[in-house]
Amino acid sequence: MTKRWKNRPEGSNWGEFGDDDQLGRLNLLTPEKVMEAIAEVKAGKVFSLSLPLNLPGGNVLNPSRHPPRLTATTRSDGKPIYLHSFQHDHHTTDLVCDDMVTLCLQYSTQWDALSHVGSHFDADGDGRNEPVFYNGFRPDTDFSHPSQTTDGSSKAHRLGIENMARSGVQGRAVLLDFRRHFGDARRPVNYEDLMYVIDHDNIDVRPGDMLCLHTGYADVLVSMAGNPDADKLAESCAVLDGSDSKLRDWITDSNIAALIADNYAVEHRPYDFHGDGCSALLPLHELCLFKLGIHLGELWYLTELADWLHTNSRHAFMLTAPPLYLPGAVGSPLNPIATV
Ligand code: UVW
Repeated sequence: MTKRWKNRPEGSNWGEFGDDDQLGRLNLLTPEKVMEAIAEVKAGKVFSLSLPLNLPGGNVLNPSRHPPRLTATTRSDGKPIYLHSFQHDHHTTDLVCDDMVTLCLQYSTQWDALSHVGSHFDADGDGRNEPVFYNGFRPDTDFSHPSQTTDGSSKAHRLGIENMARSGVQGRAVLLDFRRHFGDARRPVNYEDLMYVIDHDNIDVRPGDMLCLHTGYADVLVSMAGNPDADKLAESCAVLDGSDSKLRDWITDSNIAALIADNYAVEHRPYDFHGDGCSALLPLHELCLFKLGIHLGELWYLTELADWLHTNSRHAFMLTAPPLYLPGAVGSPLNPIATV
């Protein structure tokens, strides 16, 4: 056990799951919580909560993230192993395709690992801020930057997505249907709005639940069929208002295990914001990924599940949502499964 910090950020839970903890609130997904999730399975119906991973389409939502590109693997003689016949090599009937992908891990339906967003904070108490991640993990010891590796690769040696993958990510989840209450126009959702939906729909949010927010954004994206209209999307659907301290306090106090939305970043992401160097552009990313160890799910497809839950007067279900077991990655696509 190694204590990595003298000061922990105000409102953080660093150390509470252990000084070396890399799972954060996923520690709340205990065997009891899995049994609680199984008790929510009453119809045996299954929903995939993933978009096709080639959506949104293009790179207008984020110029650095490009659609996946599939190509064939090649033989040592350079020939693509694609619709490749074994007839010549082996005199057999086999016909083979073998492929690979260049994939931006946070392009489409995704988890953010705890290594995705850190902060500048004086964790060592020397009066100066330094770059640091959840539970005090550091860039210099715990990450490989592409400029430091001979092959230009990057790696999170701590807080990578493999921790999440190994945990299985299964438990009870509840869905809040913002779209049903607030429609498809862009709307920042604050603490009062959240409470309104929880009270009106009689939602039972329990400690250790994974919270899913249906806003309709991914459904609007699907209707754009791979040609996303960035201006329209910027005006579409609910986003959490991370500037609301009461909302942030609720996330802390509710003890949710994970926070998931079908929109782009869970929270409002201002593109024209110039801060004073003392606060975060994305306050909920800071609160969740950096301070509390709450993984964020983004661009999940929740519309069919939301409609079914509404029709059946339900809001809770079993969620099984492991990311790819890709050691060192800071995010991952996934195909989350809701069982109702
Ligand atoms: C950032 O844009 C930093 O992250 P995300 O995709 O998690 O919103």
